[in-house]
Amino acid sequence: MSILVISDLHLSPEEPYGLAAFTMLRQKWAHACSDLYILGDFFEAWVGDDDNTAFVDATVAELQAWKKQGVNLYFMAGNRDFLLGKRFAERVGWTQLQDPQVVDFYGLSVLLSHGDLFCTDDKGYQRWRRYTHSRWLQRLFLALPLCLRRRIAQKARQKSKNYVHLVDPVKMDIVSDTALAWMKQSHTPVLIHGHTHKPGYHIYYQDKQPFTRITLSDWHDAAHVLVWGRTGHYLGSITP
Ligand SMILES: [Mn+2]
Repeated sequence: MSILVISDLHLSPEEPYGLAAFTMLRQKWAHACSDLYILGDFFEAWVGDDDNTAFVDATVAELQAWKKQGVNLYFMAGNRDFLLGKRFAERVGWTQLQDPQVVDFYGLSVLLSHGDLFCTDDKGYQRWRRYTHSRWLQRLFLALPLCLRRRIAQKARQKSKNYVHLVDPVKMDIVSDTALAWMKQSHTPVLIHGHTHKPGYHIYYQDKQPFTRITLSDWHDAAHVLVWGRTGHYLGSITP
């Protein structure tokens, strides 16, 4: 049995390929895996658990199919879907994780995070993150009528698209020192995260100790996964 870790599917009704790829991953891997960790930006946008659409229902059915195949589901929010709440969690039966969170992968302590927490060179973004993570503001937003929330989210996405073009991409990346500090503080030699859409391994040595940061891929062109087994792991894409 293996553990699967994924992130940044950015599921949306405009791009149904993502959900189809998620189904394909289940058909190929669910029988061989015990746990599925989703590290944020599962949805492209989320404005509240009351926003029920046919697409949401189809995604819920897909997550329930994973559960039915005996896979434990864990979800950590990203910067797109941090409003996914308890009601949705109850529908799909996943366990919600804090960001960051230390987990045990076959006796190894691993730090999981969406990843935006480590983009500390981007002060403007960190301000926005603090703002959107404040409980009272979230409650205030969720109290607005659904149509208004949808409109605000649409505007925010547009703003984010423009922002990405304005800011130096280096500034938006993970700051190695920040990630390393979190790993040391959490006593975890491994960090797994998404968010940057730049899959790969980063290995640091400090005080003669190796620290590994594994970045997951987004699902823009294919289903991407980290398969973590007892004897090794694989980071890459799954083809139909
Ligand atoms: Mn993200």
